[in-house]
Amino acid sequence: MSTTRTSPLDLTRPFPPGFLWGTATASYQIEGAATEDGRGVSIWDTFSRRPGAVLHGDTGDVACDHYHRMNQDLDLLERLGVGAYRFSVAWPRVQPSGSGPANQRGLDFYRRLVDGLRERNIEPTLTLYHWDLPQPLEDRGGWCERDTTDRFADYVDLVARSLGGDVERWITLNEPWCSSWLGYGAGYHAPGIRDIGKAAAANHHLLLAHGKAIPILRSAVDSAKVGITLNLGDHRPGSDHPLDVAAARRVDGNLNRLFLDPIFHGEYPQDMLDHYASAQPGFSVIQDGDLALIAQPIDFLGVNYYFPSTVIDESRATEARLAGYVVAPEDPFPDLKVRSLETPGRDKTAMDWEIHASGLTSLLMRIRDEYHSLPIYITENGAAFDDYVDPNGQVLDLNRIAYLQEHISAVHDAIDAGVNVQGYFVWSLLDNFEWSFGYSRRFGIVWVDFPTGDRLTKASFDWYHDTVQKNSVEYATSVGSP
Ligand code: GCO
Repeated sequence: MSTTRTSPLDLTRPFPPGFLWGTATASYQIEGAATEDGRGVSIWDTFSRRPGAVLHGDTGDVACDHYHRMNQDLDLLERLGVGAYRFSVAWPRVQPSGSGPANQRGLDFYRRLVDGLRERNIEPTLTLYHWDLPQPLEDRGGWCERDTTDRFADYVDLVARSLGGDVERWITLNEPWCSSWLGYGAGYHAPGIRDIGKAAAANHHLLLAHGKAIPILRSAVDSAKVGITLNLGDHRPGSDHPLDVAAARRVDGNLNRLFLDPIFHGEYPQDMLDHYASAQPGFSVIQDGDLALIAQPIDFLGVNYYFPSTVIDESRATEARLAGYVVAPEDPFPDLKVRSLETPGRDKTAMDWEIHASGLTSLLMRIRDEYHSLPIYITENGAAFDDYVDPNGQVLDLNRIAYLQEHISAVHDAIDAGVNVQGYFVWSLLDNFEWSFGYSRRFGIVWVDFPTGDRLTKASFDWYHDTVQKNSVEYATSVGSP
């Protein structure tokens, strides 16, 4: 079916029949019940207690209390009318110490969730790892240690054998870049380590864990569709100066190619291996056969997209400031030697992330051109804004509606250009624990009153409901030029 408009006055952009609309969450960000039913301690329980690590000292101990309010949240999903729900399983609920037999009460919780989704005709999309590593594994070196990949394989086997009959779509890892480079490199995320050599080793071990999970899922679940979710971005040079072009290439190497190249081409990018050659243990942890495991065929790629970036070489920061640009004071990755530039006049979200939807279109086209034509799901896209409940008891988050409309329209542009995008998931169903920002950043299409746990649907919830019903989006004029 053609997805193009029927007349110049018709601003409706229909999506192909069967396009999958969904919404996403993650275990630590919503569940709470941190010590219930045998759940073990995760690295985020530990990290969030470290003074200064998370804004206001917030933790996921209670979060959205989803563990106890699951039925209410399932009803919200049904009202929303989505065809799929992406959630993650907390490894420490299934294996409290990171190894050994399954904790049945932990698995039972996800069984109830999957059954509740099925009863409502909502397809479960299960992420196996959204950052909550069992603390006992971190105590033995976490993702810097090869042994963690075998522990992950055992965990995947337990989950797949328990839920496999009712879950078709499996995501091995969410954003391994964040787990490795933010967790072990910049120290902004759990476990809060600042060591580039460890970050590179974690990068490889996470991908190896993904590779080890693939055959396990395929043998445990007949119809398994297996994929991985990457946070990819469109990183452009601030000028055509060769130093800036090289700076953008380094950022692209670190954020995009260190993941896409091994998964789809079976090799790490040589420029990045050279760049990290002196970081220990770094990529010296690669062993024969690893890349063949990592590059096994998958069924889809999950893409999380939030914002693009413009970068220059750090040596040119003063010059750029003198020319009137706003240059970020520092880069969290000292080894990359880059600075980010603000784009004058561009709107931002409450995360201070620039809003630029066409970066999503160009990213999707690049994946198709340079890597593969597999189905792609946008497994996360959304925005934090300073929402509030108005005197009429409503949350009129018109800025979020505009953001979603522009980005869904950008996905439509990619489909029109021939990219095989098969679904879109809004981040997030609920306001939740936004990692080092705690509860201060609201991404939900449902407001959560954290002191009471009460839920209130926002205007964006109704807007997204209509979009899903119509399987189309109104043309967004503000998408802008690439
Ligand atoms: C991530 C995660 C989510 C975040 C969301 C907003 O990308 O960091 O997958 O857990 O909450 O992206 O930052």
